Amino acid sequence: MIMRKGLSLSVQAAHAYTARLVVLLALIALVILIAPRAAKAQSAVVLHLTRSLVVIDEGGVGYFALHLDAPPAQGERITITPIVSDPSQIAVSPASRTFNASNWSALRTFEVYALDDSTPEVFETNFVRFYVESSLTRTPELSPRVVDIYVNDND
Ligand SMILES: [Ca+2]
Ligand SMILES: [Ca+2]
Repeated sequence: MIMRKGLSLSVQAAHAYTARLVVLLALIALVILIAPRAAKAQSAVVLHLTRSLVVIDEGGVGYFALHLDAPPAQGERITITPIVSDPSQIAVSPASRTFNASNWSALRTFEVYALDDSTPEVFETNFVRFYVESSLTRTPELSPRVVDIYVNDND
């Protein structure tokens, strides 16, 4: 009887131990599953650009297109805003493009206008860089990418 009680106690202890082990393993699995996603959400935004150089005649228009190299986090929107080196010489349209988990790999086009001035310049070099914003409370780092814009003067 005493032995049976002792045996019953140790079986209970084994059950309690197993239960704790299961909880511990579940927690470890959770960390393994969630940690890479959290790390990914903090990673840099990398742009895939169709070209790194656009050559335009002054007064003319050129274009380049881009998409993200990897999907944003679920529910996150990444907005890419082009910033021109000299707004008195070139302009880019539209003002920005927004990507999410379903359209991140679709190419989106930007048009580049070489503003027609009357100053003799022979050959102009400009560039477009990009500003990136996330709809989540984080500041994603943009992998530095630039599109060079060369303009053939018409004066
Ligand atoms: Ca010019
Ligand atoms: Ca000019």
